Amino acid sequence: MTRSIKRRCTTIATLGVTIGMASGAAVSASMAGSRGMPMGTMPKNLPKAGKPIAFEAAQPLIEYSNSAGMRMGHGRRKAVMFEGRNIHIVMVAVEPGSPDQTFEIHRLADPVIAVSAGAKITLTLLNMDYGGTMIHGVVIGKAGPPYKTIVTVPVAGQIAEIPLTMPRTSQSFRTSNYFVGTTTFQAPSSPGRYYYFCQMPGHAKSGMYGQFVVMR
Ligand SMILES: [Cu+2]
Repeated sequence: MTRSIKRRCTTIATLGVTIGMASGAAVSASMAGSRGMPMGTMPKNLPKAGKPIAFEAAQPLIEYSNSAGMRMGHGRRKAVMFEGRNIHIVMVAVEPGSPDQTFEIHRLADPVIAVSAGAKITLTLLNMDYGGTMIHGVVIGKAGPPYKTIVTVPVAGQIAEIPLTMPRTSQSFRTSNYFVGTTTFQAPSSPGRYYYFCQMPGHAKSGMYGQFVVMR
C-alpha cells in the first residue's frame, strides 16, 4: 500500500466512523470500487440565478454531479467525499427517477457530503423537479432533524445558503428550462457535523436533507 493510498484510507476510515459505517474494511472495499471513475468537467461559466437554462446546458452540470467526488458506502450509508482546497459540488434537486423531495449527487438520494476542513466550496443546485410547489433551495447549518414544517433561516451555525429555485418549466425534460442557484463559502476550519436541507416549507420535514461532514 503506498503512502498516499494509506493516508486516504485513514481519512476515509475516520469519515466512516463519523457517519457510522459498519467497518473500515467495508469502507475500503467501497472506496476501491469507485476509483478510476471518469469525472465530468465543471462548466466554466455557471448559469446566473433566476435565468433559466436549456436541457443542453443542464447536461454538463448533471454529468459533473454524477461523477465528481468519491462515492462511498452502500444503501443508507452512502456518502460522497470531496477532498482538496478547492471543491465544486453540484447537487440536483429531484433528478429524474429519484424519490420526491430529495437531493442527488452521484444519483444517490441525500448522501452524506464530506469535505476537507477550510476548503473553498462552490455549491451549485440544479432544480430538475416539476410542479408548482416543487421549489427547492439549500441551507447548510447545524440544525438537524427532526425539522418543523417551517424552518426559520438563518439557522444556528449556518455556513451556506442557496435561495429557492423554481421548478423546471415543462413536463418534458428535453424541452424544459431549468433553474440553477450557486453559492461560494468556506468550509469550517475544524471537523464537525452539519446538515444540508431544503428551506421550502415542509420539504426538510419530508426528508429533504442530509449530513454535511467537515473532515480533518
Ligand atoms: Cu425542496
